[in-house]
Amino acid sequence: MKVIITGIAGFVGSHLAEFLLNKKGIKVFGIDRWLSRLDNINHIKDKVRLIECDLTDPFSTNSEIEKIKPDLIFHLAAQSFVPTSWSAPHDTLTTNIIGQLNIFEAVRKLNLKTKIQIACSSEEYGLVYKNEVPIKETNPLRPLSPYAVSKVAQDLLGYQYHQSYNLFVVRTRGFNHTGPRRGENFVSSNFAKQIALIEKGQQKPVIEVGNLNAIRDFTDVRDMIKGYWLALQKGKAGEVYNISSGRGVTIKKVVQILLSFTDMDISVKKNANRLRPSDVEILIGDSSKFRKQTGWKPQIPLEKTLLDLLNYWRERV
Ligand code: A2R
Repeated sequence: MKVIITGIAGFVGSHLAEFLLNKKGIKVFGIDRWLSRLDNINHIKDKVRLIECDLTDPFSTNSEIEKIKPDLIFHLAAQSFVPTSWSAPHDTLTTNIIGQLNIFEAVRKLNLKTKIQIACSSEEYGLVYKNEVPIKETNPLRPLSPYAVSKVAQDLLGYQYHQSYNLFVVRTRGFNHTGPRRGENFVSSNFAKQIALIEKGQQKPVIEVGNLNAIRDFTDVRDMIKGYWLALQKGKAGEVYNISSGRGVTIKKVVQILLSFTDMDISVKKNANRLRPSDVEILIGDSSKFRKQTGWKPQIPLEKTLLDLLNYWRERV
């Protein structure tokens, strides 16, 4: 079976690649760009076929998909960082929406039977009222950032290409996920890196934080990618599924758990620059539809996820 992972060198792509390489009979192809950093996949680089392709280029996207004729595509490539989407809304919308459109068009025009998973996001729900939690797939989408709008467009494009052309697309709305290799701009990883820096004497014993009251639903990335795999094994074409732990924790709690792993005396300081123009206060997902359809359930406790993340940074700073 031939599988393409777009964004293979990213946080999620690297974990998915490891997972697939441990399965029998799967040939893993990974899409990256000529300037992509390959740190996350250095240890498996020789076991996968890397293909240079900027997904915003329809010609190279089409030609690479035509050469490979994949059975499965996990579409993870994206401008994935919400704050950057305010400073670079054009790039965010182009990369995320047009990149996906080019994949869909290639599969459609080439008449392939490829099954495609698209990484949509809980950010699509945006403004969520307390009485809507835990959030079901049927909740209205009220996106609060250009990133979230790009994910709504990817999501609906997935729906439309299934309805119009019968493309086998499964839309997964992943809630927050973290773990080793999470980009340092993301909240949990940023805190973990700061603690590792403090332990090495490279930062004063103060962690700078943004909004600590936001409530998020965290899943370990290694559980999330099993969900993506199951989405294409057992999910229904055209469907949308939340993937989430179903448990909300405040960002404050995340800081506390991370701090419990260190002997250092560290204080926590608010930094207004770390606040977003409009922030989603509460995101907790109801993933019962996905669990029922696929049998998925998260297995890694948040404490282990955060400890592994901290140890990842301890090895790097
Ligand atoms: O920016 P690069 O060259 O390092 O590669 C990133 C890749 N990517 C692209 N690949 C091909 N053509 C493009 N135009 C393009 N733009 C970006 O996507 C990077 O390797 C990958 C994204 O990795 P991360 O930023 O680490 O995202 P993460 O956390 O793995 O998220 C995976 C998916 C995304 O769709 C998120 O929006 C969603 O899960 O939450």
